Amino acid sequence: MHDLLSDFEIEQLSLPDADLLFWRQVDLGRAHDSLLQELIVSTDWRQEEITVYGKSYLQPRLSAWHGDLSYSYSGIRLEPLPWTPTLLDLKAHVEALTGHEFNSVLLNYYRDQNDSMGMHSDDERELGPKPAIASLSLGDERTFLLKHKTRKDLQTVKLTLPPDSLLLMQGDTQQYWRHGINKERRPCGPRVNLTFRTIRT
Ligand SMILES: O=C(O)CCC(=O)C(=O)O
Ligand SMILES: [Mn+2]
Repeated sequence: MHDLLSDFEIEQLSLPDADLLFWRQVDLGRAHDSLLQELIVSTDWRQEEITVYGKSYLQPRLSAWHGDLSYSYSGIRLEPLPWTPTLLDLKAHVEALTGHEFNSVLLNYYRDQNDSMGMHSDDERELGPKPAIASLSLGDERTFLLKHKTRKDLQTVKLTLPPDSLLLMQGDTQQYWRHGINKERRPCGPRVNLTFRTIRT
């Protein structure tokens, strides 16, 4: 169902060279905590070893790649796990809200305040030009950082991502901005983030 209220709950974040839409609270048709627990318990989480500038690191978080096609980044190749009923249901909700279709999802599990994601752009060739990436957050809120790649006059933007929020990055966003999640000093509970993407062949 599409009602007027949900339109007012979308915020357009006005940043130069970016196209960002933010839903502070979406209705996924499920109780938040049981969904979070289900994803934590039943996902086949891995801690990937990535290679950056010739050095190997274990990623400071767990992840899982589901969908129709494999995905390569930072020297690793992820073979897809199959869609589950829960992930297909979440994909349908996210597609209805954003008006985009997706064929893959990367799940990230930040176990506590020490888990993080370095600053990066989702600009791999197989995502195509101007990719739409829909990022759904469950669990403890964390701060999402956005930094322009070349405009030194622009400060780092901080966006709090609460549980059940949805951030759509599209248009030029990946070309001009990096984003990431820092460790936190305060204790944090678990957070699961799902980034829905379309891999092009
Ligand atoms: O956890 C987040 O909010 C960011 C995830 C992200 O940037 C990614 O998976 O590429
Ligand atoms: Mn990203």
